[in-house]
Amino acid sequence: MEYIKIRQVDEVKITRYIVKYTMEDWMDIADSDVVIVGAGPAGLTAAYYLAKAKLKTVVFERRLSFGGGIGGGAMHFHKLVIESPADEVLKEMGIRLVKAEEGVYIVDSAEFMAKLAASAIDNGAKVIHGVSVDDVIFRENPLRVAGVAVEWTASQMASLHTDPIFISAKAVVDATGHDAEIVSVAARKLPELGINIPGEKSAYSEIAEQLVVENSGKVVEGLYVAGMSVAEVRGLPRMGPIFGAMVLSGKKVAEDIMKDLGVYKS
Ligand code: 48F
Repeated sequence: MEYIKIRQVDEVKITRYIVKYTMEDWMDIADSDVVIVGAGPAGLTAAYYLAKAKLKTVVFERRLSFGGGIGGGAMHFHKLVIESPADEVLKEMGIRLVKAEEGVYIVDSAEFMAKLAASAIDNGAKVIHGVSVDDVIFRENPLRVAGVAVEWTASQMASLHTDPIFISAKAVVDATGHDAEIVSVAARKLPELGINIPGEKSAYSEIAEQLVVENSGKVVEGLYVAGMSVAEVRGLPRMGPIFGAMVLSGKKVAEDIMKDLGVYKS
């Protein structure tokens, strides 16, 4: 049987296009304004507002998916609770909410993560999947976090001894969830930063949301914390599958960074 060629893209072109356009992106993000670690609700919300403010924003996500804990819903039930005023952020992104009672809304987890990610990307954030951040870069005078070290998640999973590459940034956001991986590595490897991590407390939903949002923001110069990492870093209670605080925490961190970088006046 003889095949008839009806398309122009052969294997060489496929390879060259993918390598060329991937490398163009990496050349660009090597010096970013903001690196966000984790594409969960807090990280993606922060990315949305930072990219909207025209800051060069990259999100590194260990997994090959968006949304962090959103996708698992509540014990795999596909609904999450959002308490006002976080509903305003979701409505701004076109995410549909069902009102359960005054100020309390229910959201579909698939719609939440899909539209949140699309909103961040549509506004200019770059999301890179399959990459883990395992360290920070630091500089002195003044002492500050100045970027991150990144590695393929696949290399880590295979326990391959591979050195990372580096991405510089004016601000790094730890949005890694309950383990606060980036603040933890900075605390361990740079004791001169004076970071003390008390660890997350057990659940107390009615107070936890407010506390997490209020305590989101700068940890040390150049390093910020958002989402459940805040509970770990500041010793606050968790709140379970109620997600308004994650969104408002991401928004707060974005506003703090915009103020610190001089692109936002409240
Ligand atoms: O865990 P995650 O959803 O964090 P969040 O935005 O939201 C927390 C809620 O999901 C939930 C909750 C709400 O009440 O309690 O747990 O604070 O998303 C964190 C993302 O970061 C990725 C991880 O795969 C997940 O998608 N991540 C974690 N560590 C790294 C990382 C790392 N070192 N490098 C890259 N990605």
